[in-house]
Amino acid sequence: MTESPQQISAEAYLGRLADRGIEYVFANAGTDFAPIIEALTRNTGSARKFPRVVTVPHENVAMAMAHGYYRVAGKPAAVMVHVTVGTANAINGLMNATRDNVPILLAAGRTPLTETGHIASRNRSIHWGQEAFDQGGMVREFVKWDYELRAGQPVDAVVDRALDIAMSEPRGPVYLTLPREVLASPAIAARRDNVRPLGSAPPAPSWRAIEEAASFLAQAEFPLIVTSSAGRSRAAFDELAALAEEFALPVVQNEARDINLASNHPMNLGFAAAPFLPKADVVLVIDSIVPWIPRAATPGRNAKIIHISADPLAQRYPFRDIEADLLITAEPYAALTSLRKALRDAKANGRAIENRRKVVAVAREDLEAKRRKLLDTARNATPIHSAWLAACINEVKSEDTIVVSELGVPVGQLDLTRHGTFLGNMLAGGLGFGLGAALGAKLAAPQREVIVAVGDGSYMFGNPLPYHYVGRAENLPTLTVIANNHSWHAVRQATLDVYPDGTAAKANVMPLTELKPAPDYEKVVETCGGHGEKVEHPGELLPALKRCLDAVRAGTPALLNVSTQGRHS
Ligand SMILES: Cc1ncc(C[n+]2csc(CCOP(=O)(O)OP(=O)(O)O)c2C)c(N)n1
Repeated sequence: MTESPQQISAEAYLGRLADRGIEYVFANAGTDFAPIIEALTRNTGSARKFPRVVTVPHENVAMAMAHGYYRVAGKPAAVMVHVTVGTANAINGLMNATRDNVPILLAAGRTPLTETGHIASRNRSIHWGQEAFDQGGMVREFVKWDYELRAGQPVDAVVDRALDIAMSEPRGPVYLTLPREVLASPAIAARRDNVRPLGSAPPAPSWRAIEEAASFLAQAEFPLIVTSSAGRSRAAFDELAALAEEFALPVVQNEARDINLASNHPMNLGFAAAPFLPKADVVLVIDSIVPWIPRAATPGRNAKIIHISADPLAQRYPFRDIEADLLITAEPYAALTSLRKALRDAKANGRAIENRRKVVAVAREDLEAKRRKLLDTARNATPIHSAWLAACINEVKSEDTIVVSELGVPVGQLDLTRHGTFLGNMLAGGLGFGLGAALGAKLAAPQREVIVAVGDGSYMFGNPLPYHYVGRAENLPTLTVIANNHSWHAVRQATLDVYPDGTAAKANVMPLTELKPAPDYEKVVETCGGHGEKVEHPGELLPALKRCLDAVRAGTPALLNVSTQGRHS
């Protein structure tokens, strides 16, 4: 939209975000926000549409909210933070977003650059202390693009460029700095005021390469699809299910970041690739940065390995030597539809397909039997076993419930049948994702239930008070389940992995792994008007979960503090 001459750039900024479909700005403000706050109040009652600005009292929560929101809404949110220091607090979430290909427009104020001469010139000592030589340099390695809005530039063009780059494949966050004087100066009108869909259309996969992949797969005896997030879009989720079913291609969701194939799909072989890799003669890796850990298991030497992704070389990852014979650049839906067509053309051996259907059915029955056996022992264990926690969550949740997990509940034990019902396994491992992501998910789909399962460590990393505060202030009731093993079990396990017979393994108390005495986590939610409970015995778990979910259904955020064993992934 063309700006009227009276508008300041801050108004143009917010207006352009709305023009491009941005509904929310998760914001943590400071002195740099004066023009933004002025713009918001000037706009009250006007016809000019602005995004809703949500006050989020910690930047890591704001980033996680934008992350969870995108993963459920399929469109980006903006985050705005206070200069260098706010950026510093946002970086952990930024790393998670970049490694999860999540587009976010992260904007930060820039401390006033002038000492005198402008209404927005420096008037606090921090305005010297918060200046950086290269503010964008703080985040450059973890964004696709960073830029500073300059005097004399149309904000619209800069916003457009930021959003279009973030939303083009491979997607990811971008960073924009907004100096206070520029935000407070009259807006410069854009040359054109057209609004187009966000981002560029992705390229079609090479048909020749798809045919080659199809010929490998058509000749295979035991092909295996390995993916972490091929099912991110609904279309790709459906297409993967159809392809796997038609050609009896088993699927393993290694390090699943999304749910990519329904738990009850006949080709679903669970969440661990290692047991099936040695047997596979063709491995099709779709959207998985770490399809296997080479130190633990790799496909056989003669296996043909195909990688399909918008960025199959994972170019922003410094070292990665995962086996590959064929690399295809494509967004999963386009690749999967082309592959289905090419496989039909390749006239795959029907008998091999039907044989495989039987082999996979047996392997699935084996996995199910193991799961049932585990549950038989787990259901009565004290402290509570993660398999029992998962079983109880399965019991209370609906098919449409969104489960966010951050070291909370093992995805392999969950019943997940629908697209978009799981968020987890951050590849950057920046703890503090789960709580904010749950708020963002709820904001994107207010009619759906959101259950966020977190370790006790992850709960503390998630900034619980800002989380519960926003949950109440924005009316976003979620159910938080803390898998409380009173420790940083992952750190303990890492020590045992490296030094299985070391002195730390034999120590009565392993340093730097315990979180004792544990706080009464269930009371934290109560300080923000929520319902909190604690359970220690397995028999109490299901009724407590039901009570908590009833509270959530009535609009009250709830938290269940569950005393659990170590952790079983
Ligand atoms: C920001 C950040 N700091 C530290 C770590 C290292 N770290 C990985 S797992 C973990 C423990 C998490 O504890 P909890 O959520 O209780 O899960 P548990 O390991 O006990 O199952 C820590 C500290 C990290 N991944 N991210």
